[in-house]
Amino acid sequence: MVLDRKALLSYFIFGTPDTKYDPIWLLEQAIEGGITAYQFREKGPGALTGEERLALARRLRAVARRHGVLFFVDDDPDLALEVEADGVHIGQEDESIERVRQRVGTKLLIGVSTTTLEQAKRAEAAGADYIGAGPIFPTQTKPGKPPVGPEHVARLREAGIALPIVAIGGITPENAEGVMRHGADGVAYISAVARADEPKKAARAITRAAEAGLGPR
Ligand code: 3NM
Repeated sequence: MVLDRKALLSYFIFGTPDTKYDPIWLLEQAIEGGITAYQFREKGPGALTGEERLALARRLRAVARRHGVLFFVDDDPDLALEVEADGVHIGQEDESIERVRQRVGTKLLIGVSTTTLEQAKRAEAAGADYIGAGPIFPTQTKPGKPPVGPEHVARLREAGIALPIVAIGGITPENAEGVMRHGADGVAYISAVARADEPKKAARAITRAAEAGLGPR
């Protein structure tokens, strides 16, 4: 599948531990708010496993398909293949990009989390379809790494990274436009929408902010 980088503009991620809301309702609300991509990331305390996890992935996949929203699975190429996702997202600790590509061929897009320029270069050389870059700002959702700041995205561009870049970590409606202006193709976020009082409104605000920061390319 060929990736249209515009489809990464507003990339919502969540699993059941990230939210008090019903997951199907939450994804539908976010889609009504204008998100362009979704990642199923069923991780952390209380995460579903086995058949329950598979069943939820299938239901969310169907919602995304119905609305033409890209559907990614975090960290699990087998599940991604099983539910016919558009892609799989892997981290630095997960299987190597080359091995995942061997397994999924051209059936799935591959996204890779990166924090440094070196990781970004490696992901590009290994045939990733896009990279996540972060954490841009401090985040409670995936603690442990110091934030790299939005300037990091500009540095990746200046260093010649041509792959689509999705900025992640502490993204909000207030800071999304500025991050995009540093050269990102999209913003990815969990809490800004999964923990919002009004998820649809929050998704709309973050998507509009991302659009506003999308310069000419
Ligand atoms: N990956 P929130 S930061 C899942 O830096 C994830 O690669 C990151 O959650 C990275 O929008 C992060 O709530 C958490 O900050 C994003």
